[in-house]
Amino acid sequence: MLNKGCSEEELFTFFSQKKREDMDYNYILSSMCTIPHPVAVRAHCMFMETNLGDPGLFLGTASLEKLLIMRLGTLFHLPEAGGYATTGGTESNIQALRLAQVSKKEITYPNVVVPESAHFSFRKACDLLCLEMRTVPLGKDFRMDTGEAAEQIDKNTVCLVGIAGSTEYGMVDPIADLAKIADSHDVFFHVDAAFGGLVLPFLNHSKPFDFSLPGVTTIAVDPHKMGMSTIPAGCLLTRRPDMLNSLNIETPYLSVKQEYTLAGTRPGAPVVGALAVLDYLGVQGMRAIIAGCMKNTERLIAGMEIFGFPRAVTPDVNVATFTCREVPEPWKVSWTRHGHLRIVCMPHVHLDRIEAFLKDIGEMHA
Ligand code: 0PR
Repeated sequence: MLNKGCSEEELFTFFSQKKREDMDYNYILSSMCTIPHPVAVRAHCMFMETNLGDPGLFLGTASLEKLLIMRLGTLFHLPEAGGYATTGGTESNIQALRLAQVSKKEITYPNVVVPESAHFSFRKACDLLCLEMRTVPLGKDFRMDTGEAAEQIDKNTVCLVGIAGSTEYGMVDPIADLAKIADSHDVFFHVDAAFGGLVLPFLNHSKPFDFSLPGVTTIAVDPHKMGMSTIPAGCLLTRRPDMLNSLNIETPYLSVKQEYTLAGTRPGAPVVGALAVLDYLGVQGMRAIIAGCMKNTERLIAGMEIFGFPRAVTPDVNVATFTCREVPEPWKVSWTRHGHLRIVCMPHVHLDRIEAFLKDIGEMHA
């Protein structure tokens, strides 16, 4: 740390330089985050100093968090669902597994059953909670094999996990079948809809993945992905409104005497940002944006196949994957664990970006 400090001018000149080292979103095709919506930015700035970790001091912000949970609960066919705003999918997944574990405290060696496509946050959750992670292989369509899932469940299983919009291939597991399996074995069923939770409700022909299925216990959904909020904004939703109380610990000197969240100090700003986007756009506005992302995904797939780069699978959400070994600079793409090229058609990936990418890759492989 500098002894004397420095001028604001100097400081921000330095920051501007550093910011130029960041990638420009114009070329980012690999991210599940996006440029936040202007109303999210405005709300974020307005609520910058709020701390949901001491909700008694920020009653207005705390009630906006409740409103966000109600909006998402309604979208997932259960307006009275419980839940809270997390820092993202990782925290939501950790907390969901914690809930499942405390619901069956009597089990000495608990395990959870997850698809091979599960995000690596489940690895972290299992490490932290000392849970055995059982991995179920995927079928040819990159979806969890339900027969295998049923086989892996035993008397020590505390949770089955399904993915609604997988990170690498954008696939939705057979959630309805998995919900039935979980129900019949009396285990929790957590749906990781961190990405797909704000895509699937706005598509015309998507299958149910939410609380409309009786077996679904908890859902993770991230406004900082397809919800276009500022970072960090995730949400964990629970079927029973009081379910989170099983995680309560005493907080004697705060404005509230108990808390079930993982983080202590929690930013209100991105939470209000998330609510701002949903309320500003409404269902119609979200539908229009999601329809655009899906159309761009289809255009990308069609364009790539003309060049001889076949899709790995037809995705359920806006994540496209291809057999293709190389892409030109400065495009930033990612590669799946099976070596497929992966592109996420986020809201910032407009049609002109897709066309520019196709032109560049066509020239490179000409
Ligand atoms: N569940 C699913 C299905 C996810 O795709 C992700 C993250 C998570 C949980 C964890 O969410 P948090 O990262 O919010 O805790 N998916 C992206 C990924 O790992 C996150 C990401 C976003 C990575 C932008 C890179 C990036 O540039 O690919």
